[in-house]
Amino acid sequence: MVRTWLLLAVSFVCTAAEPEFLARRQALAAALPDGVVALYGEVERENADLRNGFHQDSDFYYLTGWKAPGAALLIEPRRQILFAPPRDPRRERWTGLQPALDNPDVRDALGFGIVLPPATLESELRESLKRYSKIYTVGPEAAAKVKAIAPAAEIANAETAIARLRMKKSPHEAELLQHAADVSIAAHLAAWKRAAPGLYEYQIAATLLAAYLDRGCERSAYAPIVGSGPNSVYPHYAGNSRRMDRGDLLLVDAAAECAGYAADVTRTVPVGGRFSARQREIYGIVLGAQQAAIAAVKPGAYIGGAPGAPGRPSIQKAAMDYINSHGKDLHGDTLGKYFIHGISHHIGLDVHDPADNGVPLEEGMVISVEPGIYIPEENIGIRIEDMVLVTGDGARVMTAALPRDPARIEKALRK
Ligand SMILES: [Mn+2]
Repeated sequence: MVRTWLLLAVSFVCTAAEPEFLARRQALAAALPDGVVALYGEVERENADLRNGFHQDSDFYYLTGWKAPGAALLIEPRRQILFAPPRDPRRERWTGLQPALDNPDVRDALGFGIVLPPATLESELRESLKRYSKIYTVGPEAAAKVKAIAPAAEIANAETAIARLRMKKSPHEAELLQHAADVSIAAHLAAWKRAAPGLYEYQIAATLLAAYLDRGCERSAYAPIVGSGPNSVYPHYAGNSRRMDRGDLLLVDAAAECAGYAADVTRTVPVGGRFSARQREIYGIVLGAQQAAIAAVKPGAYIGGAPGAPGRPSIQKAAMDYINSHGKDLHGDTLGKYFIHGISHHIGLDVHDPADNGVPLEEGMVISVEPGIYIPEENIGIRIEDMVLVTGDGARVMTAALPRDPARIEKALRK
């Protein structure tokens, strides 16, 4: 009985390697040495949770490993306290057993010396304010709560400091992201097997979702985008309701979330198994732009141009320059105006992970590289998106096992 409970508790809280949570809090305290950090975890919201289930705030999970609602966190260099509600037998009658903070095994797993009920946050924060006059927190709601407790204290934003930590993935996080990538690749391949004229976009979405859950992943990392023919030109199309015709392009931007970590993958394939000459021409330009962009990924590089230095070499510029120097639209114009979104974002616990884009890329960061060309007039929308790990001297494509070359895609579609 005890043994079973222990396993349950541990499976609840420990998807990252346990010591990492403690190390992250220590790194945050070191980054913000002039104040105390006070953060609030997500609370239960009945309507939202009914649809999607409870989901812990990503910053809070990153620092605590704690997934249950109603918790708070206090960090200063000399002490770290997790505030979490005690077990509630009435609630557990509905939810099953919840991780228990009076269980020292759970407490030790997360590296907390002190765990207290949430009502004591106020007095502990006041205690910290004997040593610090500044309170770091994240978000207007939390800032208001903290202000109510300590009206005289200076309130500062911890968002950037936490984002800088989250940008750089540990080897264990890179493994978790690779697993989410591998599952997403398998899902895309299953979708390709199924794609055919006469099928509906939602049937492709169904195949993708089944592949994630079947492999033990908890959910889609984001709402799947399955856009065929005229729908392929909308980068965030979410209707997934059209019947596909032979000769359509099928743009699939879909990926799994596994053990809390998101993947992000897009491929564009021809319904019926063969690109038209024009589709293949534009596809080749998007692929060339992606290769140019990936070649630009290395430590020290920037995703986008700086506001003060728009011409700064960047991954965005590498892709845009390629697109603008290859191909034409039906009016003889260059194609850059059809590349309407950013080339990259960081990926981690969130599919759009928080980032400080003033900081150049470093080894261990994971970003998307996703050029696209969308020409409504021609019903041509093509995006190719891969997950890329920044290495010591360049980049490793984590989703390289999913074909990108048009001939290989056509071959894979022939069942
Ligand atoms: Mn993306």
